[in-house]
Amino acid sequence: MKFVLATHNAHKVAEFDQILASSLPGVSVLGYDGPEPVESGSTFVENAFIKARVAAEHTGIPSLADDSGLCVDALSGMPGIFSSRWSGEGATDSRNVDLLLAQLADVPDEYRAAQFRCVIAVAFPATASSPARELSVEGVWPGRIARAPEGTSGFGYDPIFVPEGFDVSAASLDANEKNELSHRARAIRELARVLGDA
Ligand code: ITT
Repeated sequence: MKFVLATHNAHKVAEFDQILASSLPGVSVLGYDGPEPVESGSTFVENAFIKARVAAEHTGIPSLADDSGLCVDALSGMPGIFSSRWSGEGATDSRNVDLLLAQLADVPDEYRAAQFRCVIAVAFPATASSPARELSVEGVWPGRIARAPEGTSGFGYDPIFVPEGFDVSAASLDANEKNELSHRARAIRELARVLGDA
């Protein structure tokens, strides 16, 4: 069975394909070059479904889309869906990180809990024998926000995210180790389980 992944990020296509195919023989994940909708939802779930539905309509093939971000308890779950543009117009990873650290400057260590979250939505188009169908899964990677950036691998908020059970940031982990533990890996494994049961 083939799925289209609604992203223009080739690295994500490879990660999804590798994890899904290893759990579900015969499943493969293809890239997508169709229209990119505006992510106008107010939750990860809404945004993931907006992307998956557009890809399914455009291709006629079952389509996957993910939406992810960092949720900080002391900021009531923000930056959340605004993670990539937290520092506003022209946001960059380092400006986002600096702003988040400034916002948490007075927050003591015991209140710095945070989670990376990833929702994957799946849209199955209607076929001759079955109506259109949708499902979603979520992966959560718990941790806390450090006081200063550390490490050089990864991207986004990795330099200030210390995963539960570690004393170093996600940007200090080996790429393979992060890809085993991450919110995205957890969501993809959950998807493999759900599709395997379907
Ligand atoms: P699409 O093109 O597939 O929509 P994107 O660039 O919008 O991907 P994501 O939805 O995966 O990126 O993530 C949104 C933001 O959340 C991303 O720009 C980072 O700031 C943050 N983020 C998500 N996953 C992360 C991770 O593994 N490590 C660090 N930051 C992450």
